[in-house]
Amino acid sequence: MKLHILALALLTATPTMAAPTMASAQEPVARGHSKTEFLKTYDTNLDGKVSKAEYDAKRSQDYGRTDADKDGAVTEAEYVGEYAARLDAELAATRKRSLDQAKVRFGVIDADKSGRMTPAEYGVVATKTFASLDTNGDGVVDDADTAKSH
Ligand SMILES: [Ca+2]
Ligand SMILES: [Ca+2]
Ligand SMILES: [Ca+2]
Repeated sequence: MKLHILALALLTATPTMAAPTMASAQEPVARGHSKTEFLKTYDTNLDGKVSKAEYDAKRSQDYGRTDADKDGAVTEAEYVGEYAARLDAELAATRKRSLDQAKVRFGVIDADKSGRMTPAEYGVVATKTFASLDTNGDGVVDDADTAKSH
């Protein structure tokens, strides 16, 4: 369950997590093909438009960077390696964000800020979570309840 949520978080990761400089000869790691993303990636002079020349220049620059040994061609190792480096950076950023969120959650659950989450503090959250999902209050969370999330 938690893994599914993490996978979903990774799949739907916001475009802002990737710095513009991370664009490459390949498709962006976590970005779609929307025009907005296209503009963000290729509008290098920031005039709100991407000319073919501007696009080509950026693609050429990205290709040059992906050609790590500068021999004029991109090997599979260079292509995959460049992608792996960006992917690692994005996964590291996602991991850090998730861990930061976990710290925030702990701070909220640890109501008396003792640095120790007691069973009672943990129980308060469990009670709230169940209640928010059991929308008809019958003590069972099932299809009859309308909450999609809590
Ligand atoms: Ca090369
Ligand atoms: Ca505590
Ligand atoms: Ca119910």
